[in-house]
Amino acid sequence: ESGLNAWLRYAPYAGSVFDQSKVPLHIVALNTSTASPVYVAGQELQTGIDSIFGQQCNVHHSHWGPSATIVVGTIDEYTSVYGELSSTPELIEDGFWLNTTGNSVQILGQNERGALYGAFEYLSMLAQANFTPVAYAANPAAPIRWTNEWDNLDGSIERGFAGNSIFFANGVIVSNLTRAAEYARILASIRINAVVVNNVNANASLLTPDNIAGLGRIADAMRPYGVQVGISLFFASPTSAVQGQANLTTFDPLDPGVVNWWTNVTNQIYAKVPDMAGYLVKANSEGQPGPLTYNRTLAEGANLFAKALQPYGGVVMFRAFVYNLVNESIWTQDRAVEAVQFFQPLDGQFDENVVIQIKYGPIDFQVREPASPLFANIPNTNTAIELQVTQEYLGQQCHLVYLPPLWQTVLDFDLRVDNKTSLVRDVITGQRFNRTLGGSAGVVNVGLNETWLGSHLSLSNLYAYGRLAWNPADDPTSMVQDWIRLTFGLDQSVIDAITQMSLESWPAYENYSGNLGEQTLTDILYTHYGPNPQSQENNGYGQWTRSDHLTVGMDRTVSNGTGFSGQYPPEVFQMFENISTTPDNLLLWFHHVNYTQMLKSGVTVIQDFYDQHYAGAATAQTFVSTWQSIQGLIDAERYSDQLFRLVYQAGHSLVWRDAIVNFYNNISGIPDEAGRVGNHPYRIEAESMTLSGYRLYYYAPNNATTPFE
Ligand code: BDP
Repeated sequence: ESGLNAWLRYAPYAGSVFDQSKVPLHIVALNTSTASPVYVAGQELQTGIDSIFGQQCNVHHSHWGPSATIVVGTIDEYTSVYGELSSTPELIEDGFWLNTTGNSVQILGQNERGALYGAFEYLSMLAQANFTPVAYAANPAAPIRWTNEWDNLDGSIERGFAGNSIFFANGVIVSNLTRAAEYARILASIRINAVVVNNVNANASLLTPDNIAGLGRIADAMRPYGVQVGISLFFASPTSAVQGQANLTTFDPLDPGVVNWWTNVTNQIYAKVPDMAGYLVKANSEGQPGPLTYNRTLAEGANLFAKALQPYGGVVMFRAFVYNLVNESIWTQDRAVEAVQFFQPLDGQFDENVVIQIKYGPIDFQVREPASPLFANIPNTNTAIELQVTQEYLGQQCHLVYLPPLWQTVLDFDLRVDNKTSLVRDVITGQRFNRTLGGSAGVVNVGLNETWLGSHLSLSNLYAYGRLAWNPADDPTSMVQDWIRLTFGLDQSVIDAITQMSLESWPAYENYSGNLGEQTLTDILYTHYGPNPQSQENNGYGQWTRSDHLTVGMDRTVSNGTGFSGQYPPEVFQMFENISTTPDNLLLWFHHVNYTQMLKSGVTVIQDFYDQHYAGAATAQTFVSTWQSIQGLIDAERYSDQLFRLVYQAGHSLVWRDAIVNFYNNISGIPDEAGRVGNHPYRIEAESMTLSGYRLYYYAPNNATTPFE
């Protein structure tokens, strides 16, 4: 049990409740092309049923008799072979109909991909020993259900924690794409329909003819699973001397030569990848070039690609992560306000096949952020939410942090546009503002490690991401429980233990890493790992806690601060503008207060810092014993791999706790009422230790003139 099969293990069924004679003996997959998702669905059903029930089914690709059969295909394929259905289910693109109530099981997709999704749904039920007869149609809430992989062409992965790329090495696409196909299988089972394979900090050399051919091979590997390929673009590619392409002197999006250049490259890509999903563009963001370089608008930049993609039905995902802290005083600037400032004036100027991809919060994947106000400010533009499955700021897969409860705070947030219900999830699906395109992008960053993400438990986040992309109102508890049954089996104590740990994990991480809306008090300068509250002060990234010896928090009010709260519609603005109506968990996100400010919970800010950091770390200690309680109930390999991580997390949560409480204790001088802070009887200072098994050497970091020991 290395984890390679993720939740598609199809573990043998051990129960006796089910009448095994009812397991179908024949599968009819109504497509003969081995590259078709319907064909793959037939194979998957055969493998799954064999593995779960020990029943070897025959797979047919044309009409087969009426009984003990599973029929999988598109609605059209089905009706042409078996005749009209008694009633036609209401299906939209990628939707499916699943009916297990008759003599034969019907799994019928609106398209091939939908049929495969239906097959995975049926297998998921069987693998969870759910034999209840069902008949229903399932449709996606939104068409964009993508992952983003921040893979570099050299094989490294930005913010990836599970080894090197499954797609790239040494500047080219790898020859063995087995893992890419396996990844597509996993993604199809959670109804993800496209993968952007390279880093948003993109490299122009992806566009050499050889690499374009390589993209064709990736697409061929993933297509049988209904997963399309998309790519990230480097905006200045026309001037990058890409081998095999023209080299221009400008990348101005309105220059006819540049328009030609991108049209030509796009045509070359579609010649190799006829179903390419589209482009992802990070422009004028964190040093990346973009249209602003030529005084063109971000809309003009996005539409450049939209026009090239339009004939092929491709989509431009244009990122809203644009901020530019130059020219502002370090005390007035707030990067949180910038996305609305850049994009709101452009509402209505983006082409129909452009989608603005917006991180869930206005800063950057922090442990708690308010919903990005941009979702409320561009009603005439398509939008998608960007979530992060890879735990960049949230423990980098060394900590268990089950993320859907965090995502839900944003997806379920009511922005009250025009004083009407305006849930973020209804904005991104297009429902609230009547848009046809929209959805979700999840930054996943899987790697060659057989666990895919670096630790077994972190896969619940990928599983739930797919479920939420399909239905953003899905429930975090039922998602994790389905995932546990599929991943670790049906034992109730296993389900209870992992459910409890998962649901406690995000609140615990928030408590020991930065509560009250302080953001994750991590090292902000590069690693984004481990505590470093000092680095949150006056850094060039504009993420600050603004703490001094009396006060803490960032004033983002209109009356006194950066004005960020004013970017929300009136009812939400009023709530965040006033300390008395701002929820405690976002207090320091919106307000600069005394450490002695009283919270709604009745304790002071500083005491709450202390209390919650102790409480969060205490919860993390229990994960170890909870996990130990299921020893023997799951396989030894995954048990011990995960135990190692949880023991580490328990220790590291103490490091977090002590670093943060000591920092605020030192700066404020206010003692902990419970007398815990600074009192660490078990602690051994590094200076008191002697080295064994290490040797001393000297180096000179940052050009220091004298070497350090
Ligand atoms: C930040 C990451 C950086 C990404 C950037 C982005 O630290 O590696 O390039 O976001 O999303 O969180 O573009």
